[in-house]
Amino acid sequence: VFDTEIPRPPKRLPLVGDVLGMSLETPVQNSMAIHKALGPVFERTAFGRRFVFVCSGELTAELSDEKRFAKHLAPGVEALRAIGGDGLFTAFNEEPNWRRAHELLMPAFTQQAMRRYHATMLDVTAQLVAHWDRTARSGGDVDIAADMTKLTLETIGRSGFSYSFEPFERAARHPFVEAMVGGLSFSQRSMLRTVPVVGRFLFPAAKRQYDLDRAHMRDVVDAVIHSRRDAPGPAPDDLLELMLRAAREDDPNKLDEINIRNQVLTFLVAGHETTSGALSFALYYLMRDPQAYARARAEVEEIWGDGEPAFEQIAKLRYARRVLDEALRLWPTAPAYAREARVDTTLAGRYRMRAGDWVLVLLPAVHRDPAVWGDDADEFDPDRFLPERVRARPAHVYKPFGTGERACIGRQFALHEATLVLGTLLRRYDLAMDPAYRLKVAERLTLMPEGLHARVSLRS
Ligand code: MI9
Repeated sequence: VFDTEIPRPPKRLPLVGDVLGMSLETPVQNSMAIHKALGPVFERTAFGRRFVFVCSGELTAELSDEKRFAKHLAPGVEALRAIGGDGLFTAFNEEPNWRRAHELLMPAFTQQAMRRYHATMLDVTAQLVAHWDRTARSGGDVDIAADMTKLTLETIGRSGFSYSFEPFERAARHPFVEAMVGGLSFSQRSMLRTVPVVGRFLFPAAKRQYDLDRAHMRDVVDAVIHSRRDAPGPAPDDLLELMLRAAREDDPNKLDEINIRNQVLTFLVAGHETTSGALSFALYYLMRDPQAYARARAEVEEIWGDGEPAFEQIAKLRYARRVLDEALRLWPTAPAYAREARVDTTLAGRYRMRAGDWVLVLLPAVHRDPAVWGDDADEFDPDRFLPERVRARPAHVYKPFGTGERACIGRQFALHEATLVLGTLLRRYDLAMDPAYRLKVAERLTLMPEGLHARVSLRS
């Protein structure tokens, strides 16, 4: 395995490797700091395992070669199989259900297919607007990440299986959301189980709660599936119906009941915090940059006027889209993915990999590679995504949605939703953050600006 010498941080602690010298809470940002010191390829030990990180545009492009490399389930993603099973995100490449589900569901995620979800997205956005209008009249402080998460979860819940979490009507979180958040954080911490001592003491009690959380999530989804089967009359046109219909009509790509449940859970998990983070970072950068804010708003007014945007009018917000692209460059909310060698090969002409060896692509570092993005790579500049500048860059150096066959199926969905929401909010509100706020990035599975609040006021 990697018989070439790979740089690594000097201090190796006996039990948990490099990780104890750092904060357990921010492994991505710690790895970005190590990369600054060690260069484009380095290794570190965490949770008793060895991880090799790749941080340059050039190597990311090389790893995108689907003939030599494929998706690998990194330990953090593999832990999620306890929730997503053989659903699309967590399926192993060779699991037959992956291709079936991929073939069956891809047509529901093309750019044109977004037409089906447009009305739902508008409706959920209108609920957020009603909530912010009330807030604006009563002091006006909003918790950006919390509200964006409510919105994106509701959007995928309703588009996926016509289920409402009633996010803006509740003071406390919906029990399903509670279970999901608990389940996700446990599955991440479950990597600690392999660490001697710590794992043995922390594990059992938390595991009991985890089992309850998982059972609750499954029960909710199964109840929706069963009530749908038994309901008379026309079924709603959602992703669940697409899967149930395939089963009824004996489609060659039909999925079994367990797998359908896995897909529903996968969409809920994959579809909400990633999109919510993208929106939150975009709003952060816009609040910090009044000129960009004004430019984005002017575009919305020009293209949408003051009515409700039609489906075709979403993709026409080119500047808002560049703002989202740029936010996902600096803080790709799914911050890493893993690639394994399909065959014995050599990476970068010097790192020998045997079939099955794998590396982690550390996206926030890749997306700031000065060789690709210049010396101002850390600065927010949406015009980096002007078409002529995109064309001037090498291919496969910008990968917020992963790469190849296993790239994100929800890309168009997320971008349609996020553009629609961004346009709606910029047109309607003045948003201001505390000038003293300094960006702090929280890491769960995804990245999220922590403690980002805004004063929201209706434009006069
Ligand atoms: O067939 C498959 O393997 C698709 C699995 C998948 C993904 N999303 C994958 C994915 C990846 C690749 C991970 C890897 O291990 O290589 C990245 C980097 N997404 C991202 C980023 C599924 C089923 C989904 C689903 C999904 C949905 C639900 C419709 C939404 C919405 N995803 C999103 C949004 C989203 N994804 C990524 C966003 C938000 C802007 C980012 C960033 Mo995606 O989880």
